Amino acid sequence: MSVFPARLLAIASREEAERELARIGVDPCGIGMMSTKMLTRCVHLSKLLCRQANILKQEMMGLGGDAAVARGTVACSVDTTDVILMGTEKQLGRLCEKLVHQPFGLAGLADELTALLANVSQAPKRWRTARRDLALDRPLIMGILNATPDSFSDGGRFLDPHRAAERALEMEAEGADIIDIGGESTRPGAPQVPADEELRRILPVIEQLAGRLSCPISVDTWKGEVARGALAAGGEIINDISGFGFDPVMAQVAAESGAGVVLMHTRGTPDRMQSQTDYEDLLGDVIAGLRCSLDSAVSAGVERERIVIDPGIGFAKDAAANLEILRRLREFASLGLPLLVGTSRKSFIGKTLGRVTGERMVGTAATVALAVANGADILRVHDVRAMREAADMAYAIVTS
Ligand code: HH2
Repeated sequence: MSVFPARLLAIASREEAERELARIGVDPCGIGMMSTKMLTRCVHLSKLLCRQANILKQEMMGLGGDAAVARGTVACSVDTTDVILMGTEKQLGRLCEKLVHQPFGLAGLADELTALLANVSQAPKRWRTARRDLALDRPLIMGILNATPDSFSDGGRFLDPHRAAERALEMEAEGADIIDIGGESTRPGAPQVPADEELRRILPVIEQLAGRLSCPISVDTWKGEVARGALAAGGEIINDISGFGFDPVMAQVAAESGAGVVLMHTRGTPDRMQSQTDYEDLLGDVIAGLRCSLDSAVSAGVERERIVIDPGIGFAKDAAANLEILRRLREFASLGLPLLVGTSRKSFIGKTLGRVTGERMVGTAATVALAVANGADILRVHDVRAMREAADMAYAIVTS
């Protein structure tokens, strides 16, 4: 029998750190001082000058952490270097205090780092739509309703507005918090649909749901004109797979309407996106793309509290990239916004498990549970009843 039984602690949040410290009887003052030492963070910084990177390395080592830089940085024989800072939250917080007094623009980096540390330690608590605030105190389920003839999974089933409205009500009864209505398929290779045809498909459904559906309606479109029409008919959220990248008027429509907004990452239009799946740095590139979308939204006047981000599973990404994004989903907390994930029945699940579209529910449930465990706030799914349970179960474990 071991005399000093040692075991690992898995500490993922400030609350968990505080709980473990309290469990061994640390006094409250000590808990305040030590909980931030129990959370180790790695922070990636792009393209710093050697003189900036060398100061960071020196300061982090002085604080008991470290900073990795490219070979040649100390001798300044490279133009720029990426830097990975490694330290506890406490050490990184101290670094910010010290950088304020440093030259070469490092005071600006202190502001960015302070914001990043705040983003990763405090998750957003609500999402504001055109008509209400949605609490993010449990995972939200967004039920998919495609009023299209050609969607990859439910194409042709809900072209009839009456049938589509019945399915929306059924999804609400099964536990959906939002119904996402689309009139154009965005599956890889899908052809574009003119705005008037898209409106012709979705408006009768939204109109049929007026006064019958309690939860908010989201409109899955990248066209400003379609979003405007859908919002006027009662929609509250714009779900734009292009992250305001395809239609220059979309940001204005969002700002003027006060709609909730989902900014998704993609590259190229759906007819060509699967030829653009090469990334230099997958997570770095996707997060940088979302930052651009966020900047366009905020500069058009969309308030941050109305914005949700989405990595765009299956959009200009191959199967391996989709798996990597789901594994590293926590990194999206860098932006400090609620996170939506749409994996439902997608082809990377089929590829991983060897299953056709109609046989991907169990695979989808696994992605939903892991996405919730890795910080997803909203899950966009076809099988509402099953995914409500998968998400609630995963969330119960995460918050136990
Ligand atoms: N995926 C699809 C459509 N819209 N919106 C967001 N925010 N995130 C997604 O992952 C996402 C989305 C594609 O799925 P689906 O609607 O089922 O199929 P189709 O585009 O063929 O209609």
